[in-house]
Amino acid sequence: MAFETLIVETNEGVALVRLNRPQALNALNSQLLGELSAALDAAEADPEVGCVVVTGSEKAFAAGADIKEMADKTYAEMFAADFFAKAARRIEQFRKPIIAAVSGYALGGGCELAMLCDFIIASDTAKFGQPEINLGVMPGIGGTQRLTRYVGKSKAMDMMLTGRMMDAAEAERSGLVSRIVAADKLLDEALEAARKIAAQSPLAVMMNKELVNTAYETTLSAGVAVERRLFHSLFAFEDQKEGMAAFVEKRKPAFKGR
Ligand code: CO8
Repeated sequence: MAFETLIVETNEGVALVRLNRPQALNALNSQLLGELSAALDAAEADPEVGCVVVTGSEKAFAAGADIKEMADKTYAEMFAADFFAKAARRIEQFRKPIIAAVSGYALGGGCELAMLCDFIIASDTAKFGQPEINLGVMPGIGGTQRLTRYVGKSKAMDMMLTGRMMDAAEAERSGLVSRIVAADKLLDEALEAARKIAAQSPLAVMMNKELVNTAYETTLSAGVAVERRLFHSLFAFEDQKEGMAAFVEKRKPAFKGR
């Protein structure tokens, strides 16, 4: 599938999606968000894809929603178009894991896009922020809610009300990113993590993802009850037999997704 604002390559079970609007620091416009949804549709449908990596350039993961496209919109146009929410829903409903590999700026909608992914690997040059306050607005793709859940109220308020950026070290310290790597190793590290995930049982991977997300939406006891039921259900799959037999026989498992 050919895109104008993305470059997509699939190798060894991993779909690598690069945001590609260098002239605008990968600002998210309607075309890019539409193409991202289409790329995810294709990755979801492709049995060869076990994991997706979303990345930008060395300078910018994405510097936010496209301000130039948005500036003159009316309330009616924003409400009717809904392309930000449509893309966000597509990512939220994507069942395979998505890793955000972030180098440089992840601001506004760019930070929100990274947070919509399942986890974030950051380069030591990464800068996160929700600077919408400087434009007289606020985050609109889940940032007020997700950043608060990631880093807690105090830091989320600080970030959103002052519009300041957080560097990679602060982002890791506060739980926004899972790990930091040198900028020139970012893609290798993210792809290695993605290949590891893609080699696992896709059924167990989907259930793990579903359950971690459940933790955000429900109480501890309800979440644990769902976990118990799904844990038992894993024993209906050949992959559970294969995984445990491989351990006992001291060999690598060959998961089949059934
Ligand atoms: N939108 C459009 N164009 C952008 C954006 C953006 N978000 N960010 C950068 N660009 C463009 C610049 O205009 C410039 O283009 P040109 O060369 O034609 O002037 C080019 O990218 C390079 O940018 P700079 O020259 O500014 O590069 P610097 O290295 O000097 O600065 C910064 C980099 C600090 C990242 C700076 O570009 C910046 O502050 N960008 C804006 C960051 C921002 O405010 N992001 C939030 C946007 S609002 C948002 O994301 C809301 C999301 C919710 C929407 C929900 C709707 C329902």
